[in-house]
Order: sequence, then C-alpha cells, then structure tokens
Amino acid sequence: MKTFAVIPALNEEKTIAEVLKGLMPYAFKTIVVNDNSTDNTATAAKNAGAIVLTNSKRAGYEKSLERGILEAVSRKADAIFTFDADGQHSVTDIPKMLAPIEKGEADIVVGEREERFRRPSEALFKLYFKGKTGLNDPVCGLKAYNAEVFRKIGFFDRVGSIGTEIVLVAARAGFKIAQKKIKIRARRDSPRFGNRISGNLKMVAGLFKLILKYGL
Ligand SMILES: Nc1nc2c(ncn2[C@@H]2O[C@H](COP(=O)(O)OP(=O)(O)O)[C@@H](O)[C@H]2O)c(=O)[nH]1
Ligand SMILES: [Mg+2]
Repeated sequence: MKTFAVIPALNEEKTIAEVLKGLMPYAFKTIVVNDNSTDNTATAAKNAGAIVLTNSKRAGYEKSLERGILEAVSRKADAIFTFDADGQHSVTDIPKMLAPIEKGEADIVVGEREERFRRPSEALFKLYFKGKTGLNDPVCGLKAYNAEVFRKIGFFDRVGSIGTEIVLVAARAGFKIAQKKIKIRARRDSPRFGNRISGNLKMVAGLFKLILKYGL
C-alpha cells in the first residue's frame, strides 16, 4: 500500500523535523502543508525530506488539509493519514489507525483522544456526531482514509468544519467509519488553532455551518 502522511503546519519549526523523522517508517511520502508560516517551517520540513506545499496566503486548517490530501491522491495514494506537526500525536498509534483500512474493514478511521476535551466546543461536536456516526472525537486531527473516499467525493471540506465534513459525507455515501483510541502528548507551546476564545469560536462556527448544511 502506498500510504501518505499529510501534515498541516502553521509556525511549527520547533517540532516539524522531529515529527517527520518519526513518520519515516510509517509513510511512503510525507506532505507538509505550510500555511504561509512566518518561521522556518518550510525549510525544516524540506530538509527532513517532506514534500512541502506552501500556501501563498493563510488558507486555514481545512483548506490546508484538503490541499495536502488532494496532492496525495494525485500521486496515486492508496491510503492517507493526517498527523499534527506539533508533536502531540504518537507514531506508535499509526499501525492501528491504518489496519482497518488495509484489511478493508473501514474506509475512514478517526482517532479518539484519551483525554478530557480541552475545549467545550469539542464536546458539542461529539454531541452532533455521536448520533450521526457514532464518533466520540470527530475533530481529532489523527484520521486515516482509504484514498478511494477522496477519489469518489473529490473534496475534504467545503464549510470550515474542523476536519469533520468528509466523515459525514462519506458515511452518507456508504463508506465505513471506525474509531480507535489514541494517546496525546502535551503541547510544549500555545495552540496554533487559536487561543481559548478564538479556538472555541472557530469550532462553534464550524459546527453551526455543518448543521445548516446537513441538519440536526
Ligand atoms: N495549515 C494550517 N495548519 C494549522 C492551522 N491551525 C493549526 N494548524 C496545524 O494543525 C495541527 C493542530 O493544531 P493545534 O493548534 O495543535 O490544535 P490543538 O492540538 O487542537 O490545540 C498542528 O499541526 C498545527 O500546526 C492553520 O490555520 N493552518
Ligand atoms: Mg496540537
């Protein structure tokens, strides 16, 4: 299987090289989507052997992931997993994320973080997704996909859904969704996704847009 790792990165020069090094045994290729970082993320990622796509303007979390995923698809990926650039994910969780896809038992595997939600808005996402898909942690950044999902659906996100819309659309299209518990390490500095207020607001806005499009 040709497995690609897609890594969204915004100002992650301190951790990106280490993360990429860890991913080497698990990915055929690594694709870093550098969101016009103001630090040396791009150089660090290139030196560590990744394919680096740099957005000419800040495109945000979902559009960055979409760009990287579609790049992997165009390079004939069989499987794709997304992984954070900040060192919070553990590479030892990757085999169990990919196994259901390799065995054909699932088309999307969503990580479930073994920690309490840090943002109240993450619990709202759970509430919305639990009934529709059975997922406990839909916004988890560690997800694995059969690339067929994207060949068929053609996009990752259209609304700014914190990386969740594809799961809803794929479930409705008949793709099988599974979840696996994963470990999370503490972040050494501040989240790039936003601070307590802006991060929560972004998530609530994303959830609201999903509800408008897909109903309650
Ligand atoms: N390309 C891109 N990556 C982002 C953006 N915001 C966060 N990320 C990346 O997404 C991953 C998760 O972000 P993080 O801030 O750690 O979220 P948290 O773990 O939920 O607090 C990291 O690899 C970040 O660099 C963004 O606006 N654009
Ligand atoms: Mg993080």
